[in-house]
Amino acid sequence: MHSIKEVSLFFFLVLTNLSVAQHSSWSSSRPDSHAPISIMGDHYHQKGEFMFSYRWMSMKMGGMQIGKENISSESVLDSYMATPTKMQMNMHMLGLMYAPSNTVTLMIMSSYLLNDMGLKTKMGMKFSTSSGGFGDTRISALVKLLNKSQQSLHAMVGISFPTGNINQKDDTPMMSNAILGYPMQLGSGTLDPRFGLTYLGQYEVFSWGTQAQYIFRIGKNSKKYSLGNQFLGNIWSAFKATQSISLSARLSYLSTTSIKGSDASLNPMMMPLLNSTNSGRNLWGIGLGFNYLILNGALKNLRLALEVSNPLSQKTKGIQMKEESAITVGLQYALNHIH
Ligand SMILES: [Cu+2]
Repeated sequence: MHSIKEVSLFFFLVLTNLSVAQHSSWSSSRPDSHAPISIMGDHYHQKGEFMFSYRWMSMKMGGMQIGKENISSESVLDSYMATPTKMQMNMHMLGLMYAPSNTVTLMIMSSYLLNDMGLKTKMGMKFSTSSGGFGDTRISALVKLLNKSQQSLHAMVGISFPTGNINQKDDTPMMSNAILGYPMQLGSGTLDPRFGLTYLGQYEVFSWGTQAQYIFRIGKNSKKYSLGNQFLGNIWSAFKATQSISLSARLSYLSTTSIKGSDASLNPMMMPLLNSTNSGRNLWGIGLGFNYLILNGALKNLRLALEVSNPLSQKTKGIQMKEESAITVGLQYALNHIH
């Protein structure tokens, strides 16, 4: 027989565990419940919730490198007719999330891209090319696997549809209406499955998260090439400064394999970015940002966020432009938010 003492201890433990369990599931109502704004698919929703998001991402590239070594325009021009000197990429992204159940959140994202590249010929003549239009369209499902003890784990399964044009053209001194190089095209041209896992944790004033994703390309596109597969890893931590503001730091690793095949209409001897062997890179980066969550009033549940990032180290396969700083600004608005 159990003594009164043992029985009461048992009930005491059950009750304290229950009360801890009630308050200790991972909270979606903190500024740092959302990852730094450059991360996608970092959170899921409760049944019936909708969320609209808009992001603007701007990235600069400049200078050339081979492997980990910087090289001058002049040395690139020893073996090519022209070389890029800088590039500016602007991406506008619209997203919609909807949770048909507490386990599954569906997400659709489309983008609009604007690319500008500055180049220089062997003769020293400067020129520029630009491309722009809709990018690829991504549909994903986020599946909750665990949410307890202020920790959350979810899987991502998605596919990207090739809605981005891969026949962008512009005038160059060598040729009018020339097909632009691989980095100036707007999509992959292939169906791209994507798998990911996101693990999140919260403490009183700190939170952390980590996400790994892998992107495959199915077959080759209409131009007989496929972009490289990508592994993307992120780990971040955020400090909840107030109920509505959090500050974040993020470390990222992106590994992209080389392009397979090539677009036969591009002359690989002309410039490095027309040669598919000059593709693929490994890049470590760091990002600093903040999230702002509006807690009351007419704009309740509106989130604003900003993040700036910079490469820490990068290694290219062949001769490629170097990535420089990037900035992401975003706005997220949840409807039917339960908390
Ligand atoms: Cu959302």
